[in-house]
Amino acid sequence: LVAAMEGVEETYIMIKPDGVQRGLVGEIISRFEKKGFLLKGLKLFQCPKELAEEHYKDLKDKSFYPKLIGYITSGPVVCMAWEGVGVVASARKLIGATNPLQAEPGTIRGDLAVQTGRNVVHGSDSPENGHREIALWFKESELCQWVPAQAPWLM
Ligand code: RTP
Repeated sequence: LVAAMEGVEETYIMIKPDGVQRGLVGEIISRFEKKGFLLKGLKLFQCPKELAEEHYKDLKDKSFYPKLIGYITSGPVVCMAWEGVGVVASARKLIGATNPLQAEPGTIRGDLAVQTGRNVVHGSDSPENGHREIALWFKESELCQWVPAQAPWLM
């Protein structure tokens, strides 16, 4: 039902190691749940270096790339797949600007972070990357195709 609706997208959201270390997992998941998006996959995961490099391959020429790979592999992350109408752009709004000092209050980074290099959460930047990243971080068997029994907020 939901998957057949027009404009339904999926996005890969990841709580980075600083978010896990700081005990912000519940707070961050809660923001996406309250908004009304649908959780399709969720796991705590220690990311191997090769996977971090594949995920961030578009940034490999950036000066901060080695630090970024070290950061993402420094401890467990929480991997999530979320579905909904317009979820890719909406999740980026909920997350806020890359530099937390420029992120609006009310956003995850605006409320919970200070440094670009410790900005607590990742969100896919396009529907294509949403598909790519979910396929990269999850096995098919780890994703649940389900519809909540009562979901008028999704209609
Ligand atoms: P993300 O992929 O994590 O959602 O972040 P984004 O699209 O907002 O930002 P992007 O430019 O794709 O950068 C990816 C992540 O790299 C780290 N970064 N560090 N100057 C720096 O030290 C720097 N710039 C970026 C951040 O963790 C950023 O989220």
